[in-house]
Amino acid sequence: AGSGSAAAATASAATGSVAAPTKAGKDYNVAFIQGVAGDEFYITMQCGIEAEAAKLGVTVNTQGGQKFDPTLQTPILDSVVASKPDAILIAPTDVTAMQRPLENAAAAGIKVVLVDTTTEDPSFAVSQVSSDNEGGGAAAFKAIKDKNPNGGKVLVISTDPGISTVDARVKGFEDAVGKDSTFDYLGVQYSHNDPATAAQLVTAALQKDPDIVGIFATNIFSAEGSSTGVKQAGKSDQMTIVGFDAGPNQVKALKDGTVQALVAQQPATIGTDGLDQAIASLDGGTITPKIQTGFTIITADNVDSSDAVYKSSC
Ligand code: T6T
Repeated sequence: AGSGSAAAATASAATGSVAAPTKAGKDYNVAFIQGVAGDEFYITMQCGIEAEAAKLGVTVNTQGGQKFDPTLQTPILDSVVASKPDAILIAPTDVTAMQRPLENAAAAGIKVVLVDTTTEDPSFAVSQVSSDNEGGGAAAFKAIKDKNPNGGKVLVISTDPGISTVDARVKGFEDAVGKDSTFDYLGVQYSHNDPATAAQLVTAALQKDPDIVGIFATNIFSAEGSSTGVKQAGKSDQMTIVGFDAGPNQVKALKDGTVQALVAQQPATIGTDGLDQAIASLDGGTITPKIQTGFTIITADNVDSSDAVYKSSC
């Protein structure tokens, strides 16, 4: 499939409010498998899922691996499948590696809903709920350009290739920077979701190109490490860092002036919508196969009025 069909898929995603059940037919068992444990994006999603579960009258159990890694997520998924829940909400950690394990879950009669990330062929899933990640990547470029109207060198720090969300953010950014000849795009480097690695990559990049004006960091841990690297290089004054996500530390960095803009997702809504789809599917209700949630750009100008900050606990 080329980019045309991807655009068509995006266009067909529901973006407004979708039909949601008010009460489940019975107390279903639902498993939520996070991309990684301890990440405020997935914690906030868990909070949304748990609040919705209480409303609907169903039971949710949440688990996540210690790293964002399919070799850790697969055994978690397999043991969840063996426990025969009614539905699984999951953020797959790799488009290829999680394909077969998830097909097996669906083949076992479990309703699978993909939240946040997806796989290369998600046809086994009841529904998919995610942010407009490509749009968010384009918005991140615009935020860098707003601060650097004359252009300059820009770099992307991502996590790993093969993760649908961050790959889409990179694509959105690359498409936008490619259309603007005042910017010199230095490419994407991968931090494996480790802030220390992200900091090292940024330090090395600044040694090679001391005149970088902007960095787009595609998630919480990339942004955390990028701002550390820039600070250590003493380059905070010349640099625009735009990070995806709005965890408490990212918001603090924004207020401190080490990060200039955040692309805040709506993780609680992704979770709520995901659970609604799972229950609708179990009760024979109306299903929306693809739901796209929005994002907000937070800068110093609106940070105090923003309610988009992620939670560290529910
Ligand atoms: O950006 C989110 C999520 O959307 C992405 O798939 C992985 O990283 C986060 O969880 C933030 O750390």
